[in-house]
Amino acid sequence: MPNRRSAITPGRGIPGRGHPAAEISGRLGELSWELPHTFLGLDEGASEFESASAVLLPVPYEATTSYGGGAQAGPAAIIDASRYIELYDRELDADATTVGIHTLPALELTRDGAEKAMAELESSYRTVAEVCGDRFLMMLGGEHSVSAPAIRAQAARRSERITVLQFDAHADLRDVFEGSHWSHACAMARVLDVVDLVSVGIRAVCEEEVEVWRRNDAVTLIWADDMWEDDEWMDRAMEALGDTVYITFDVDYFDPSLVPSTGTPEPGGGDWYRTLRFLRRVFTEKNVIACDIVELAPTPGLHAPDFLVAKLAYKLIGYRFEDRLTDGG
Ligand SMILES: [Mn+2]
Repeated sequence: MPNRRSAITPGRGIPGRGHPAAEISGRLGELSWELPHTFLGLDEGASEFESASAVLLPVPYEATTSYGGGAQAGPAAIIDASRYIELYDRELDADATTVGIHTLPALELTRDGAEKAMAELESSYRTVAEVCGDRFLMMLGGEHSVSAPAIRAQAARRSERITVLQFDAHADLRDVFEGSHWSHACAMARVLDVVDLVSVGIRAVCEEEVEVWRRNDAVTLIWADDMWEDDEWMDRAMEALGDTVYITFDVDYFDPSLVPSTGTPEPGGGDWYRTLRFLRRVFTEKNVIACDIVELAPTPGLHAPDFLVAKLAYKLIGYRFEDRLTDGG
């Protein structure tokens, strides 16, 4: 495992020219500082906004979680864990940080009710997306309700219809949940008027959600138990996806043996390699414009889920820029 003293990982936290510590005093620059609190612990040179192709937006928002809380600590846990994962991606035979990855500060939303917070997020996200231009924007939640404003903002920016590819144990298609239209359990119901939806790994739904699926051609559900025997479901999902895709990744999609650190875990979820195989295919065949990863609720003393989710985030960036990374240019 690399740490701040690994001389073979330049650009990763060792204060050099341009680092504030080195600028204050040459002597300070020689000390062994902890890695910066950026995604992957990248220093200013490797993570500056101007040259970055990918941008992370932490949104540690949590208000409507049903059972276990803690998703507001998700973005910080992902970033913390990411500082210790290997930068070399063996599958791609490349260091994906060379595309440039910038980590924005966390967005603070109003606590004056979910409806106001979601309106504020949609407006703020639109601003971030405009400033980012064609950079790959990855939002880190927070609870799943944050996805709806981001998806609505992305849909409003495009002339073509986008498909949301949802990884999740739950369909999140309830119109209202516990009196709120803006609950995490309604996240996908809040975007159905503007996007098509392909949901993968679903295994906990109510009858109302099954009805929405049955009567709506724009909704494709891939049940978790259909994913177990073979990969036929991947073809069905690919066929249902349009060319322009937004990925929303609720980490409770994964089996709780891999990611128990989430508010409403469900048995029978996705595994690591099958999921990566599908994701790589999606990024190869479709134009993935943005994504989010939500619902990690870190468990004190149990850091494997934090590492898994941090690595997932890095894999998504690697797949998104695979063409560039493997061309050598
Ligand atoms: Mn879920």
